[in-house]
Amino acid sequence: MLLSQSFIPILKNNPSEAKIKSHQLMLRVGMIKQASAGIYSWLPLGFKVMKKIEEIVRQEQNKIGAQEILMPTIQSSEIWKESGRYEDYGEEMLRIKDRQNREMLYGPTNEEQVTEIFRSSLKSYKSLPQLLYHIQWKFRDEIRPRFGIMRGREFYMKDAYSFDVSDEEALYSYNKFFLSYLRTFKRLSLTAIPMAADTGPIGGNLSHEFIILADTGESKIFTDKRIFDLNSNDTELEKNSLQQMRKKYEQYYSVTDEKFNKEEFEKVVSEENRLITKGIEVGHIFYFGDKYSKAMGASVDLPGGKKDFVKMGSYGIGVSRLVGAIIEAKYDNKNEIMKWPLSVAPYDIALVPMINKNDTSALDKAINIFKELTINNIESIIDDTEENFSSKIKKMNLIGAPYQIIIGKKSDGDLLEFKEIGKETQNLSLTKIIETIKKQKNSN
Ligand code: 5CA
Repeated sequence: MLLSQSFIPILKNNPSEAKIKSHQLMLRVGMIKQASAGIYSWLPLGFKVMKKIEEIVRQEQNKIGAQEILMPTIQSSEIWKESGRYEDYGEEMLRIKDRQNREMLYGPTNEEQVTEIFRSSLKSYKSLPQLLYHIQWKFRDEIRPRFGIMRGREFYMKDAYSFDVSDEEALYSYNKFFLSYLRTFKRLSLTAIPMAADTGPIGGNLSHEFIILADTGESKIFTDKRIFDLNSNDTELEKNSLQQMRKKYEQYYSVTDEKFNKEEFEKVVSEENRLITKGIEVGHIFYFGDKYSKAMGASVDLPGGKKDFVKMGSYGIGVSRLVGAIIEAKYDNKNEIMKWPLSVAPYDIALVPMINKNDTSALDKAINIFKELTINNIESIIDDTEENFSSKIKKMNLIGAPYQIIIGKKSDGDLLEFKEIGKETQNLSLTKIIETIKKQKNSN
């Protein structure tokens, strides 16, 4: 892709309306464009990143055996009246009337819709467990939409739902999602910590928020630092190992605001391990048993001839919010340098030819490199403008491809001036560069 032909409207300076760095950068490099309060259009650069995040989320859902569906954005009020949440949800729900005067709504979440799908199709314990998910836009008429897409009114969410025959089986499903979340955020190069959390309007009594640390986060957290040293690399999808994995995390005190108890915190966490800070909630999982299945009559036949309501949980990831969360974690706004993790970068590598008016040889060389990279499934962007070197690098540092090749005096013959953002420049052959990037891609 040539920068001159791409729709990447870069602003010279930070937009003054943006208060946090992710919002600043997203507006600055034209990743999004506000349509109205809390509602955004996604422009090519932002959309590319969000789609890559979505794909990683999808792959990790599939790995635990969840099946993808797609439910509508517009729902009927009937099912929400059945669950009792139509009134409870209050002003956050966007209510609409169709031409027949039927009450409809733009879905803020999908517990009701998925329970309705389940109850009309499956009737036997033999079909359980079922793990269903979709990735779909949601609408919540937040009082204070802010920080760009971080707290939007319209936002893109992965929401999954589990259906099980007993509490024990349901907790097994819960633990699968717990693990899948750790794996997902790791692939996004984020350290997301599971924290015991409140259930709010979703309901139930077991819940974890997955939070990444950031000063600009809206969640206050209280945690034992040692939780950051854990990883879940080798966990199998087997009942016991999943249970052990969750216990390993739960041995350390780690809670959000609503669950905080000062006395307990000070009792179980020694002073040097205490961390009180802020974070961004990127995922939230809930176990609520038969709250919806009972209210909406979703039951299955059990082996002995009895019937019982299915036990359910729900599991959300803020896909659009993650774009901002990654920026909050990775953007060095003092030096104005963004380095996207390779797994979600809009471009893998930026090619920066030094172009003189009468000499297109550097650009020609860049185009040849571009072709070779494309054959190797490496996505690159060429700055084909005639701006000076420093402003070219400045722009590329904002766009944030993790690698750069400078095609100027030093990229002579077969050796190219190659740089991974934040590291020393090296002189490498194109073959070696391709090898380096491919190796890095495969490790994800
Ligand atoms: N039904 C449950 C789980 S599927 C649910 O809706 N959970 S939630 O309310 O916690 O939302 C799930 C995730 O969506 C949150 O962890 C957060 O990352 C994201 N999210 C929630 N509200 C917003 C918002 N206004 N803007 C952007 N992302 C949001």
